[in-house]
Amino acid sequence: MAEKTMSGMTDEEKFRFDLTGFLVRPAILTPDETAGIIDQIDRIHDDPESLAPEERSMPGGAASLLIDHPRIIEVLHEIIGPELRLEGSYCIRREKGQQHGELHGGGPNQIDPIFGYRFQNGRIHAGMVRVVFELTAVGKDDGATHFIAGSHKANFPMHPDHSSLGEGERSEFLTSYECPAGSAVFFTENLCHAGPVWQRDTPRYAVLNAYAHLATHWHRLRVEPEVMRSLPREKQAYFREPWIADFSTSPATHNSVERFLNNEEAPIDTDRQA
Ligand SMILES: O=C(O)CCC(=O)C(=O)O
Ligand SMILES: [Fe+2]
Repeated sequence: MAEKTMSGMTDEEKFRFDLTGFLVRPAILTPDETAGIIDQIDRIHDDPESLAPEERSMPGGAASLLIDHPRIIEVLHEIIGPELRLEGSYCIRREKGQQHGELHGGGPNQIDPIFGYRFQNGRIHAGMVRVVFELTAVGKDDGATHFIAGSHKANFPMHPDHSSLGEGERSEFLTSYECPAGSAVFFTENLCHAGPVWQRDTPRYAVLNAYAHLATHWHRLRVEPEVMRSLPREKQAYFREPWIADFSTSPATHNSVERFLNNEEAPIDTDRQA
């Protein structure tokens, strides 16, 4: 009998993620790690020439440690599945008054293979999951990512009475989080969410990575070739081609991480960029 593997999430984390659609893991990065990535983001904005080409965009340079951070991957294995891809990665240095935008997502998309959120046979099957790495401490009213809790499982489309970020017009289900520097915030892309106006005098530094099941692909990959080439093979594995099995071989070939690591010829997705 196969050995029972330990779950990478506590029961409370699973309950919380299933109930609300998001989850915060506080302070999983060290102060040195967060400082290194903040410095990289500052240089990307102010002085890109001071960085090597492979550090000038995500997910290269200091931020590359986030790609396969064990405290992230153990959650993603639990809520997406054992075979993962990194769909896309971007960083922000959001100044006071800037925003990402209004509430979006949520509602009856459970059937959608890209975004859908399902629970069956005792486990979560989330579509795309966004991981926000908050690199500075965030307070509840700072204007970090906001969510309509539970909307990832809503059966009706988002109602206009619950779709505004306007003062005095906010849904009672609209919520956010506070967390120390170096925290990770996971949310299913089926959850209604927004990046509202940043309220604090000091900027919001964050890296936002989107993960998906190996077999699905929403974002066209836009990782710079220099960045991709610079990553160790273990991290490149998160950008392998989006397929599961090749039945032209006998036995069938599975597009596993192990195969990718053992086969130097196995292409990375960036090879197909044009
Ligand atoms: O900027 C934010 O807080 C949210 C970003 C967002 O909506 C997204 O990346 O899908
Ligand atoms: Fe979004």
